[in-house]
Amino acid sequence: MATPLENWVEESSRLTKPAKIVWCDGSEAENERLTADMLRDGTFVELNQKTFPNCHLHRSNPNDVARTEQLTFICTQKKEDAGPTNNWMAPVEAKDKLRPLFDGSMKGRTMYVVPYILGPEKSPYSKIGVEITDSAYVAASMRIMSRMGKAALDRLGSSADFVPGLHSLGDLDPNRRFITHFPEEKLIWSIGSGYGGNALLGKKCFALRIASWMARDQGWMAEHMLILGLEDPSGKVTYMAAAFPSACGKTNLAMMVSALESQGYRVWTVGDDIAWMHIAADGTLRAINPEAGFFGVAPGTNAKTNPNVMTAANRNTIYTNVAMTSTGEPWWEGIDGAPADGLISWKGEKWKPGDGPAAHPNARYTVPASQSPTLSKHWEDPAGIPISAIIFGGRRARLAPLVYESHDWQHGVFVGATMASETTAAATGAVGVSRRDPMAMLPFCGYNMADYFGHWLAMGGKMKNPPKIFHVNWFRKGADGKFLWPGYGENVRVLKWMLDRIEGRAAATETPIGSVPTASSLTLDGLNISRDTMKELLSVDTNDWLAEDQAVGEFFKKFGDRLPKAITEEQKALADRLTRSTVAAK
Ligand code: O2Y
Ligand code: MN
Repeated sequence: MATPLENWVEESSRLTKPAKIVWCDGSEAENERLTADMLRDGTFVELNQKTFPNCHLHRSNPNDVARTEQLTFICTQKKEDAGPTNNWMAPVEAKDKLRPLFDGSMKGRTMYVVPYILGPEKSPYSKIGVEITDSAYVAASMRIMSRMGKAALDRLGSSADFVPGLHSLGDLDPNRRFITHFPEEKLIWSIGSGYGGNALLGKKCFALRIASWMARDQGWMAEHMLILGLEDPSGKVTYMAAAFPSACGKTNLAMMVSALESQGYRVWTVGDDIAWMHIAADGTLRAINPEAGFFGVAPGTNAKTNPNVMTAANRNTIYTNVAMTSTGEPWWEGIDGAPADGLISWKGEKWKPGDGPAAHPNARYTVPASQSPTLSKHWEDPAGIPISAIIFGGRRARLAPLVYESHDWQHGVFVGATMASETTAAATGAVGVSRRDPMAMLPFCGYNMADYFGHWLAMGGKMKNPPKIFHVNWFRKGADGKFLWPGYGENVRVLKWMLDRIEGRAAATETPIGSVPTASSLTLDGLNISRDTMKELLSVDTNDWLAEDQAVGEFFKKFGDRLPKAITEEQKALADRLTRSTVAAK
């Protein structure tokens, strides 16, 4: 008898009518075949195999260079279940719209059946997905980003417990591009894009949008968070999960070279983008990284911002939309060194100064996590690693201090729910505009965010010793418009303060927004930063925060009655504390 997977593949092939079906086993030999095919048909350009062994360049269609939020839909029976921050379509309407686009979309093409595990192979918290795609580039990328192939099929057996994702390039016309999620039936349909989060369905579509729905139903958390371990001089490692909106340097933070290494503090990487967190039997929160690779932004990456990824991505890496030097090496704006003669742009054209960026601003590397020099030896622990701190952050040029700690879990949930950041290239649309992005999940939550806040609140109540919740802002600027904090490896000083707070060692000043470090509680030795700058970095302007709290109230209105009372109470409590402190200061 056919298995549920075989039935779905059969049904999908009847619809899309491929010339051939290939079941991916994830082997080296298969990868070599896929690579050879892609080099032959131009999907891949070979990079310099001496300096970048087994590295290839893919140039996507110039109209298909980023995930497209405006074409991304949550298709629930009831619109309210998708909530006011998601695009919604009724499931029947979505399928009626997309079915004709899928009809015959793989004619003359190969259909790849890509089974994958999200999470460590042996973890009880891992889940299985199967992506059907007509893109060899997607199949090869999924092999880096997940545990793809035989291991997934073996784990699945004849079970129906997998998330199916049907993907076709279609004709790549943005007018016929849709990324649709059916969380009630745990199904994904995506057509018209071969790029990133639109096409690698294990990433944002499953590991966040579908998984967040599953997590709410099953009592765990699927979060847009990096996971890192901070090792102290005694060798003890404390794990932290951090949520930042897209393009705030998550990968760089997760792979950081610590400025305090000589004092015995170093950072280990567990994951750079997504965390699945469960409450263990002992009441602690434990996290796994569902992914197996990093799909990071190349421009701006260099030996200073992320030396570890520069090392990791010099082999077995797929580059997308970077430029290429005359000697066949990947190149992008912000890499060490000026562009040399003979540079070929991301569009495959000869590039000269004045032509605009040679690499697309959203150009990417897809690199196996196992190649990271900072990879934690516990990154595949089946039980996950224990999380002691949750960090929220965003780009705030003016408002937020370098770091503050929330009063308790409920206040921390409010801090996460009120996150905001200035936009950059990854989310298409205006650049530099501030937008609310609760828990960095706005584009990735598969259900009503009011219910999502409720789920966060409920989870806190189930933990024996919930992680402390912090907020950071690496991006505060002075009156001269320059960043006040050096960032990158120096951020470890802030992580160390958090560790000291967890261990009850560091002092803090109570402010209406939370506990801010005293100047002397941060380890600043070896850092050339003035007292005045530190004062500015740690200051809390009551009037700015009163205006912020009002803007937050406006944002929350869109959730109506569905917003948990505890969140409204936190918003009012903040207003009260701010008003009291204004009065006291007069
Ligand atoms: O533009 C895309 O398709 C990629 S977006 C992305 C990629 C890796 C990790 N995070 C993100 C994001 O937007 O958060
Ligand atoms: Mn992300």
